[in-house]
Amino acid sequence: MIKKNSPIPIYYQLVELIQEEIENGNLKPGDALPSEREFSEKFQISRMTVRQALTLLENNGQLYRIQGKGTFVSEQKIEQHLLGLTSFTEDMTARGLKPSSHLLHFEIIPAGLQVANQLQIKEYDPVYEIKRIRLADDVPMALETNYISANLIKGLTEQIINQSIYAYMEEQLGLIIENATQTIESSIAEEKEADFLKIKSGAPVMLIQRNTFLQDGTPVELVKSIYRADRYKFTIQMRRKNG
Ligand code: 16G
Repeated sequence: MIKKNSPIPIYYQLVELIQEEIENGNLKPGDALPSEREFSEKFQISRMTVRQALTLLENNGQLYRIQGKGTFVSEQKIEQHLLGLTSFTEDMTARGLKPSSHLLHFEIIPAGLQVANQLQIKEYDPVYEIKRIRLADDVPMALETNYISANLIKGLTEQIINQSIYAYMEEQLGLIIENATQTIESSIAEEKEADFLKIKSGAPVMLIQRNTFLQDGTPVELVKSIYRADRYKFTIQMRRKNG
């Protein structure tokens, strides 16, 4: 309930009330929220206060509005812990979601200078250029472009790429993928990317770049991924150095 004499601002109490309803499942993705007028009458608060709360939740990505129809609960974001070096297939399977890929492009090309430098191969050495839409339960989550040395990872096929590249490297080639450097930046979806991800052009996305290495330090892949910011969030565990 809303406490008028609490030091917590009223709009924020309403934010927390709605968040609680979402967390305990009383409000599910796609459910419509009561109107501003209904909230205002129920809690005896002004419509401006209700609007302030709804706007904050909308900006958080927890609610979305459809002009003339109302306010609805968004899909929950997939939370990825940045702790283990995992593949998309492993990440989705661990969440009970069905991973799949839609292959957009698969070709062996001569490496450009930048790709060659990062993969520590020679310019013009053959590399696979792979573009995939990665889906979870058939919903597009990310658009991924990989560069992999074709001399190092032999025998990649469309069938393998439609499943898991990491599984192929480890289980079929016996390689040990050991570590990676990953950067995450915010960005906005360009028109083509937005089409593939089924979001609006200009919607927020996260640009993730990963350089992955084998146990002996050999670079094994260079990946640029565009993740939907409305469906993904990353969690990092931090430990304060003691002493
Ligand atoms: C993840 C990795 C990507 C890797 C892919 C392998 C990020 C940002 N990227 O998407 O670097 O190539 O998994 O997935 O997490 P696969 O084994 O399912 O093909």
